[in-house]
Order: sequence, then C-alpha cells, then structure tokens
Amino acid sequence: MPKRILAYRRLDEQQLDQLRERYQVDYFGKLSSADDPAFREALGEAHGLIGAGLKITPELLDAAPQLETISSISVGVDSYPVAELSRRGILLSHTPDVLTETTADTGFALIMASARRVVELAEYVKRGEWQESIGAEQFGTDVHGKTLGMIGFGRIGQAIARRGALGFGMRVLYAKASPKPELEQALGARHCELDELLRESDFVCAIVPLNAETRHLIGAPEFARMKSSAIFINLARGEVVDETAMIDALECGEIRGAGLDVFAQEPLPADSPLPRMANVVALPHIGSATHETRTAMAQRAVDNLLLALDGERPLSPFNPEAWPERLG
Ligand code: 8YV
Repeated sequence: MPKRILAYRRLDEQQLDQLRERYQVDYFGKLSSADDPAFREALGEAHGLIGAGLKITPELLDAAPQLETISSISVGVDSYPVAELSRRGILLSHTPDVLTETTADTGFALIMASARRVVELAEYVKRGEWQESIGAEQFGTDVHGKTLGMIGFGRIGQAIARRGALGFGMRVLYAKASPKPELEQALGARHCELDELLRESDFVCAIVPLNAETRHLIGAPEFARMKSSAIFINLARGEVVDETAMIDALECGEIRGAGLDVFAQEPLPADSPLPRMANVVALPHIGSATHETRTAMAQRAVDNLLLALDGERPLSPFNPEAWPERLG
C-alpha cells in the first residue's frame, strides 16, 4: 500500500501528479475547516499533510496516529503546535525565501497607498467627484527621505528595508532582531530599541513571526509613543497588534494612518470598523498572493514533502529536532 497524503490547499495538476506518482493523494482543494468529515476520516491513515490555512491542534494530531510530516505552504508557522509536533516526531517544513520579495512588494504597496492616499483618492475619482483640482485636505505625505522603522528584520523585513533605503532614500531603523552589521554597511540600517524606533519613525512596519513573545507586542503604550504623523504597517500577523488599541489610536488621531494586510480575525468580521476608516488601507492577506509566488510556494512545499517522506532533509525544515537521528 502506498503511503497516504492529504492535500488541503490548491495545487496545480502537475504538482498533484508529482505526488500521485508515488503516493495515494486525498485532495481537498481549499479546505477551510478541519471538521470536514472526509478529511477527518482520511487523517486516520495519513502519513503526510500538505496545505495551509488550517489550525493544526494536538487534538487533530491525535486523529492522525501515522503522521510523519507536515508540509506547510506558508512561511509563518503560527498555526502549528511546533513543540508538540517535535515531541511526537512529526517533521514540519515551510516555504521561506520564495515569497520574500513578493511580500516585500506588498509591504511597499501598503506604504505608498497609505502615504499617498491612493485607495481613497482613486475611489473619489471613481465616484465622479473630481470636478476641480484637489485641495490640501486631500494631500498625502512623502515617503522618500523619511524614516522607516522595521519591527523585525528577517528576510522579508530586510527586503522591505532594501526597497526603502536604496529606492526611496529612507533612513532605516530596526528593532526586535539581532544586530546585522553587514546591513548597517549596505543600507545604513541602524539597530535600536523598540522605544526609540517608535518615537523616531514615520513608517512603523511590523514583520515579526507570531509567537508568545510577539503576541500584542504593539498595544496602546506603543501607539502612544509613535509620532502623530506616523503610518503603521502590519504585514506580520493580526495578533502581533492589540487591534482595539490600534483602532483607538487611528480614531483619535494618535497616528495618521495604517496599511494592514493581516487582522486578528480573518476574513475580517462584518462589524470591524477598519475597512470603513478613511485613514486605513486594508488588504485581504495578500502578502504572497501573486501567481508566480503562490506557484513557487506550492512547489517548494511539494518538494519538501517528497524529501521528508523519503526520510531526507527537506529544503526548508522548521523543526529538524523532530527527527534527531536523521536531521540532527
Ligand atoms: C500565505 C503567509 O498567505 O506564508 C505565510 O506565512 O502568511 C502567506 O504567505 C498564507 O500562509 C496562506 O498560504
């Protein structure tokens, strides 16, 4: 009997064929709930999972006693109980690198759209309200030459900083990351404490992984420290921010605006005020969502899964400690 794989995110036919050549594949397309009865049933015999967007709980793992490996089509692993996976000897792999530049592009789209009020003013034109040249109350604020504060300075944070420093002549500060002397040289980026970054930045961009240390890292005290002209960008995860405190800060003018790709609850609940706020640009979690990058992420995940099921090191393992003898 070939091993059984459950795929619960869209893969293209060629990628599915790669898996089907060697394994029995239960393909669920885009599954949004782990309660799907067919998925539950197949879990009992699954050796490998490939997908994204499902919260993987210890209870769900109990229903998958043969599971050897999970291949996530994402770089973020906040929906997996990583320590529990390692304890059970289940190897998790993810998809860094292939989405770095695309997600950094999204970050810059949010910076530009928020600063220059692109969405609001494009809507104004669409409504046919552009009858005379616009007045100062519709002007935006410059991006070039300003200070960009990166909270988190991993691959994506560095790619955003590179765009800011080299393309827009921005001064870059970064916090919540170890100092990176080579980038101080190349980009003039300066490592500092979070407080200093909040006080000095015109654009404050959150791009840290979500974990126990970063949950609600940005709350009321942090918004209070930002400039009243600051624009806050969140490309990380909604829970990195205290969303209620952010809404308060945006409503009372404690900060100028926000560009948001991620939210505490996704999709946004109907009663969220965020999409209706004039000083907010809200996107539906599109950080990596281009044809090229989503295809590359899925391919990386397929490659990771095939290697792991062969007992080999995947291209991007997240918890190699799960297999200490093979990968340690
Ligand atoms: C994806 C992401 O949208 O990779 C991540 O961590 O947040 C995004 O690239 C998401 O994981 C769904 O595939």
